[in-house]
Amino acid sequence: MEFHVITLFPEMFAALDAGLIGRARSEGLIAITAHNLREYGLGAYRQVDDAPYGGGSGMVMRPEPIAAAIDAVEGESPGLVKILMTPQGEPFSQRIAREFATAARGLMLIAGRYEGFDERVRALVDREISIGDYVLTGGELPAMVVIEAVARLLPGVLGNPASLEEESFADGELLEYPHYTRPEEFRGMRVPEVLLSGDHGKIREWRRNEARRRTGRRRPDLSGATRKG
Ligand code: 9D3
Repeated sequence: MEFHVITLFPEMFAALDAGLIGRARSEGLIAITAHNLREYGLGAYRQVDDAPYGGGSGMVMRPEPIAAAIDAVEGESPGLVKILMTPQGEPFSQRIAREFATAARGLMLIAGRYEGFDERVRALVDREISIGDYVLTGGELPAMVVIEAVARLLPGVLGNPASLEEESFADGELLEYPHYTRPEEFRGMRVPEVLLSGDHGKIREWRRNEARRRTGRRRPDLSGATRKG
């Protein structure tokens, strides 16, 4: 799958050279291309922003450079789903990640800076996505979040596809049960005895119970939390 990002800071996307995503990239399972919006800027200064009509503080991203960049990427790789990264977008979720991973030929992600996009940019895209209710300085990190969440769902990207099946947030599911590894005692904290018992029926029951308890306490908003625990 192809991921294309339109951004004023293409160098930030070198972060995706690390880890599993970096490996998927070098193996050719995914391709990530960052396109410099400045190259589509207007005039000798390659201007991409301007003062808001109606007054007020801050700068707004002009629509023409973004339209030119979108058209160039579309010409190079037709059929991408176009996604505007914006605090006003639909909240990103595992459900949307799955939708992008299964339905899309590839994604074109548009990351902004300044106070936001000229409203007319919205007419050029398929979706508007936010990654949550906190304020960042641009759409680059959100675009990377979307790329990582989608890429890890693609065939061959994760080493162990079994772990995909038991994921939290799968479909209104529970948070995960607590995990332990060696040593049996760490700074006075012992591994729960049941996990050392070898009784796999009891272990399964304990984990199910802990997952319910934890979900009810920490995430009462998740469905399943109130169902039994
Ligand atoms: C003063 C009003 N601000 C809106 C909350 C303006 C504004 C702040 C920060 C406009 C853009 C930004 C930069 N953020 C993003 O581009 C962004 C974002 C985010 O800040 N949080 C969560 N998801 C996203 S997706 C893009």
